[in-house]
Amino acid sequence: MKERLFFALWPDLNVRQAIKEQTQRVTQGINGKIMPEENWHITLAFIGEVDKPTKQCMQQVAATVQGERFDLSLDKIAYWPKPRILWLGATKTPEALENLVNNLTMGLEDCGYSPDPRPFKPHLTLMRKAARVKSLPAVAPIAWSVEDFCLVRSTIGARYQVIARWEL
Ligand code: 2AM
Repeated sequence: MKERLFFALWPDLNVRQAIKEQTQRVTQGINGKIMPEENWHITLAFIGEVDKPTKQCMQQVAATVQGERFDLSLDKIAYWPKPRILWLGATKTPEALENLVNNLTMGLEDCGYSPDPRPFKPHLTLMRKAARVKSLPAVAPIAWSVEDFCLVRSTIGARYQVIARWEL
């Protein structure tokens, strides 16, 4: 049986709460669909549908990947017109995050993964099908001490499920 998977940074309760405190204000007056808070995450690598041996290969890679802990400041709201998403992100991508994504991606290639050719832009999708707005709302920076990363399963009609977690 195949599963639809992705690697992600998963906010802890404190970070989630901090995001929640601002989401209502930030999305006020913008037409679109607010993402349920239990699904908030930052994708590191989107895998898609894979079989069990591939999943196992990827879990082995994740368990051995080199990665350092880092502090991420979620300090900006941005909008991508093509996918029509409003997202929360960081003005500055920590080097350790770039390295983590690069190392993970390189390792996953040995399991048959084809990386997204677009440069990695860390983003936490707050709203989908969002209308374009004239000026984007500001956000008070949210400090996130990232200590681990996760493998997540996506099932149609259900919330995302964290199925494995690795300490940095
Ligand atoms: P998004 O939030 O910018 O849409 C699970 O679908 C996660 O993987 C989402 O965070 C999504 O990013 C991301 N993702 C990246 N590439 C994807 C793709 N080709 N199809 C679906 N989701 C993708």
